[in-house]
Amino acid sequence: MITLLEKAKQYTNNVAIISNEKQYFYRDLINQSDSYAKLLLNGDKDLAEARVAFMIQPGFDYVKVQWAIWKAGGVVVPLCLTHPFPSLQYYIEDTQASIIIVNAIFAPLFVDYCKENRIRLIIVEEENTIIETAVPSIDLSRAAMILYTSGTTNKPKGVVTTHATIEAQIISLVEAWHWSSSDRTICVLPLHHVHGIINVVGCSLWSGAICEFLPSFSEAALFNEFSKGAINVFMAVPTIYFKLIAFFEKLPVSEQEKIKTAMQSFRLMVSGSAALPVTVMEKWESISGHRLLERYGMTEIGMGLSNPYLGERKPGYVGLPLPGVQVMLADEQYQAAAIDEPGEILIKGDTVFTKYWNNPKATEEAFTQNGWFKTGDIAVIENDYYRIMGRNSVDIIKSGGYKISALEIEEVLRTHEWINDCAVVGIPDEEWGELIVAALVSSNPMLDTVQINQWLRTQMAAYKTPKKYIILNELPRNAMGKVVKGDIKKLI
Ligand code: MCA
Ligand code: AMP
Repeated sequence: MITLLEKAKQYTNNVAIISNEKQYFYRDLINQSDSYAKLLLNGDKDLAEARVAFMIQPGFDYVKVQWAIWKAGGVVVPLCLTHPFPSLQYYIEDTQASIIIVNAIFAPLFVDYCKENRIRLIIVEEENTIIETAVPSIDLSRAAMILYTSGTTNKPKGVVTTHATIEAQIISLVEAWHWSSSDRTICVLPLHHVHGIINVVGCSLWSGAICEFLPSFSEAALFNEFSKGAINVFMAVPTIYFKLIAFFEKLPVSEQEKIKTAMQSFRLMVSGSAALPVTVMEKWESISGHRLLERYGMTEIGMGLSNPYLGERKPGYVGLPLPGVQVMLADEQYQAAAIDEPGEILIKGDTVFTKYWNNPKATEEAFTQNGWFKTGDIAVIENDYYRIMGRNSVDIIKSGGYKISALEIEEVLRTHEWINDCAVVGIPDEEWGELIVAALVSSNPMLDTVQINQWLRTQMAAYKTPKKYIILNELPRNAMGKVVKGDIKKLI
């Protein structure tokens, strides 16, 4: 029995979701996901962990489909709305998805592909015939979701979580951040990552609260919703707070006052997914009157550390272990680091993922012999609070809260006929956290990087493409022939 879906029965007459200016009750979510589960089952007893990929805009239909897949015994594979087809194809083929569900506007991308590959394509806006079937009983130990995350390998890896993992991730946050049925939040985050799916949507619906959706992030639309005075919980990445501050500063004073007043009724504002610059935290506090609660998480572990809801929220720190999460700092041999010394964050607990999809080698390498998950993030404890110092890989870049693999971009760049060699690095940036920059070595003296960038966008999401390029005669290398990315960063 999936507790999240069972709990919804306590709140049948509460509003669950507001999207496209319509409100939907918990009973709508329960009833409509039930019928949709039957549509997916198509007369079968159980989807038996078949992967169901879906590309649906944030809102009621997204959650209805997600719940329906779970009720029918499938594994949800949410797709990013801005990825070009080659990226989508990778996720579909890697998970061997047998059903794809999409909004009508995305359907043209999939029609021929699904026909050729005998994948069942369902378009959300179309009427479908439902075969009456009983929905299966789902054990919490079954796989529930696969989210893709970039790492130190060039292709993103699928992170598999079970219903029990998702439940543990939600329970930990609901307790730590005092979620209740009187809360109302607004989601502006993409729904193919933990931050949006678990922290915002999962926690609010678990609690019987209201989850409102904006189709995508927009400063004006968000402040407009804030001004109505009903929202009291908000979660975002540092780049969003940076953009909101920049937008706010340009508003007329009367508008600013209105927004400031409305924000007084919030009970919680959270920042995470990347380091929150202290300047952003301070500016936001002066505008909103709220000290952001910064927390630390990762696709593989959900949330691990958080500043306290009631205690002191320290700028520059990610706080203390969350309920149910064991945290340890380790040296290079994965032994406990000496007190006051930095170490790699290791995590254990029910909130940790099960495995990388179809990748036993990567799964084995991700854990120590004692079962601790190795995050690759380096931290130090100062007066009980954890402070993140960096990562143990230069090949992972965090831009606007998205984790991006430098190796993935380099791999694609190298396939271009004009590029002989390349190296991609992340450069510190107040707005994006890190700015993606590519150093190129080319045989073409007229190399046009605008054209290179346009071509790259047909291969991968635009947000992964470099914001700057530099052209070099050769890449700096050490005695072993390895590219020295630190030297490239210095050059930039
Ligand atoms: C958009 N652009 C970006 C990014 N996003 N460039 C670099 N990095 C980005 N993250 C570029 C677009 O390609 C486009 O470029 C231009 O910005 C405007 O695009 P638009 O889509 O309008 O941008 P936006 O709506 O302002 O998006 C910024 C954003 C977005 C809202 C900050 O990046 C975002 O939603 N980030 C959150 C990601 C997230 O949820 N991460 C959580 C994963 P051009 O104009 O050149 O075409 S981490 C996680 O889940 C763990 C567990 C955790 O700890 O939370
Ligand atoms: P992802 O794999 O997309 O889930 O990104 C997880 C990574 O985001 C972590 O391994 C950290 O490097 C980074 N991260 C998340 N929250 C924070 C934070 N508050 N401060 C610094 N880094 C963070």
